[in-house]
Amino acid sequence: MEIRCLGEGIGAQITGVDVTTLDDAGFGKIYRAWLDHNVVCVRGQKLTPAQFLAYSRRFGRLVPHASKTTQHPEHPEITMLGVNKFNPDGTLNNKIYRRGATNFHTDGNFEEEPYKATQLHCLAVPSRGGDTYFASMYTAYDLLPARLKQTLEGKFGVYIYGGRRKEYNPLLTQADFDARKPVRHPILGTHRETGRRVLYFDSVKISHIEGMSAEDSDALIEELTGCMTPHGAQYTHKWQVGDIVIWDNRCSYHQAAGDYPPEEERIHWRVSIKEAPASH
Ligand SMILES: O=C(O)CCC(=O)C(=O)O
Ligand SMILES: [Fe+2]
Repeated sequence: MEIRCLGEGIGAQITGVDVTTLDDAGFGKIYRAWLDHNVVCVRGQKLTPAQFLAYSRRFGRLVPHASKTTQHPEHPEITMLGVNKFNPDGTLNNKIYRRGATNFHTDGNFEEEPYKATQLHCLAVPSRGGDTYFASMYTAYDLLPARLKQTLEGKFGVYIYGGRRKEYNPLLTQADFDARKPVRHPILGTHRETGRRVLYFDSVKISHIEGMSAEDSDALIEELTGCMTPHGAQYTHKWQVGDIVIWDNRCSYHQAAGDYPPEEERIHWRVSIKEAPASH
């Protein structure tokens, strides 16, 4: 197994493994590399859905994503990315084509217990474009001006699927969208496994910052949006068929480029991973 750093302080690539036959020691190395680099790509895998699910379960508990409309027909834990991107009238469905491309974000913060990780297995790549961008929440925290750190200490962000504009998102059924309740998370967080501090924030799904006027909350959200992609802590992933990429939603932001030729295929299987329940 070879582990190589890819980005600037974020992102690593692993080659020379077959994840279907990996023993515990081998998996431990991947897990360690993932904690150290926030985002890890294992190259050159060819998996069935069952094999992808079995490997993904080694990282934690798989949960079906809130978007039932994009579920894999036989495996509810798998979300299909890039499938059915044309409407019946032939127009492009931007909610599918540009999923994850609105801005940098972290997945699952609209849940009480956000996703620990998201993992994608790449099945088809376009001839150009379609990259995924990553940035480190650790560095975002480290580079926050002291004034902002002071303002944010003890403050909670309130998140909801429709974000600040409460805009309906057709990836959810209307009933599921209406049933969602806002949840709150500390903006200055601490990673449970590494103990490092993070700027935990998401301009797409945040509704407001608790305990502030609407104007002050909006102004702070704008300012924090500018702090999410610090220089020196970014990585751009260029996909190859067979890649498995896992990112840590507790310490990294990501964004899809959303720029590939729409008539071409860009397809991934995706799983949402939570902490495993405590074992007894
Ligand atoms: O398709 C991508 O590059 C990432 C999309 C995204 O944001 C996600 O799957 O959470
Ligand atoms: Fe995402």
